[in-house]
Amino acid sequence: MANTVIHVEGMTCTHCKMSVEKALKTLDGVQGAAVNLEAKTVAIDFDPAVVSAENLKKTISNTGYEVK
Ligand SMILES: [Cu+2]
Repeated sequence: MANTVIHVEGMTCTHCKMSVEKALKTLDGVQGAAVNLEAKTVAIDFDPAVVSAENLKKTISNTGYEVK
């Protein structure tokens, strides 16, 4: 299991937090996702053998937020 912290722009409220976390958690290989609104980050626990960091970023972008 790997852990990564991705910087995300545009998340402003609890709804944004939920959207991003939910989108990530529905991916195969993602164990957990936790958004920190103040830090503008999302911490993700994932299995790199199943899902790539690139894929995680793509999923966040597709949800409508900007990955830095
Ligand atoms: Cu919001």
